[in-house]
Amino acid sequence: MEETKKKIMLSGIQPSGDLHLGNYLGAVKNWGARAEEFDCYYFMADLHTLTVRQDPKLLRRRSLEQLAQYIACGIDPEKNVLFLQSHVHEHAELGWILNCYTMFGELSRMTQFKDKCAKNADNINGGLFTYPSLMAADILLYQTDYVPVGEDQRQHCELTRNIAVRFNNIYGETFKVPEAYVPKAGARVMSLGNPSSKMSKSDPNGCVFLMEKPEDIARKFKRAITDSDTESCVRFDMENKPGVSNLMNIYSAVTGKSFEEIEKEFDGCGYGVFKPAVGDAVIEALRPIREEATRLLNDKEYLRSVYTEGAQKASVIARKTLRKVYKKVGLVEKPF
Ligand code: ATP
Ligand code: LTN
Repeated sequence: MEETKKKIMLSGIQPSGDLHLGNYLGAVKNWGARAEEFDCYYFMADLHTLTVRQDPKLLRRRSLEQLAQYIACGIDPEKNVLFLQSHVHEHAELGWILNCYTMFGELSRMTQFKDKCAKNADNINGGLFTYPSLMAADILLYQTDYVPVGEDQRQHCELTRNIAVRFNNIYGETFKVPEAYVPKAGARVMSLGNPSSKMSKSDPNGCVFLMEKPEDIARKFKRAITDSDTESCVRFDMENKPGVSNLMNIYSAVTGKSFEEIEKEFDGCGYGVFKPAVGDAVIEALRPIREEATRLLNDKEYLRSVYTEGAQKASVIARKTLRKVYKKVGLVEKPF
């Protein structure tokens, strides 16, 4: 990537599960299109997954699968920097420094920490607590301007801003203060089994995975919960018809059609016609992604070249920021 004055965009997803339609429509699908406007860095947040016990073999496999899926979703490695977080050691190093500029009280207030404690009562480890300082390091190392994430990550981004401002106030201008870049409400895909909660890998029945077989996707859409109102008509009404509205949202996101066009297309049709049609549209949208990701996964050499080059490019920037930070806090400059 040539030197430009473009703004920096950066985001990561933990390879702790398979990517699903929510991750795709809410995040990854839009990332690929940003490359002309921004210098983009996308990574697998593999160090972050260690805060919850992982199966080592599965973690290694998922990290590569996620990379293949990022590329298959249109994130071109020629135009974006794609890498594994653990391959750029500056993340862990800056993470340690930032731990020393993050308050116990701030970390205690993080809702993700509280949620994860409730879910992993037998493994409330230090990493789970200091997760946000490592995330701040991920972001601040690259002098990031924008962090495209879901609503749930806004609190971590706010903390990152506070850490950056605190550090800058003590040592002078060191970090760019980043902004969360949260997509419009439409990007919130809800569970097919329960339209009042968001589609998430922890609810596999209501969740459609990118690599899922077409017949399984079709079955999930046929069984999708619709609304128990008397009129079985396709109309967007999030409040009174959340199930159908969620399906319309998905159909609109994958076909590019407006809600008006969709209402017209299915005028007079019941849910029995609409649900399989949404399933078919999703199957067709995901087919090329699944095929390309499968092809890429068989080409381990190529994937290796992508993450090697990505880590090399990322390291150049990360090293520069870390060197500056070490100097500011008073560490003696490394002689080699
Ligand atoms: P969990 O199972 O822990 O809830 P998840 O499946 O929601 O995880 P994350 O890894 O937390 O996924 O999210 C990765 C990114 O995908 C987030 O930044 C968010 O923008 C996006 N995302 C996740 N779920 C959805 C959803 N249902 N709709 C839209 N975007 C989503
Ligand atoms: N915490 C995020 C994953 C994540 C991230 C980041 C996102 C780790 N480091 C830096 C954006 C920028 C999550 O759980 N979705």
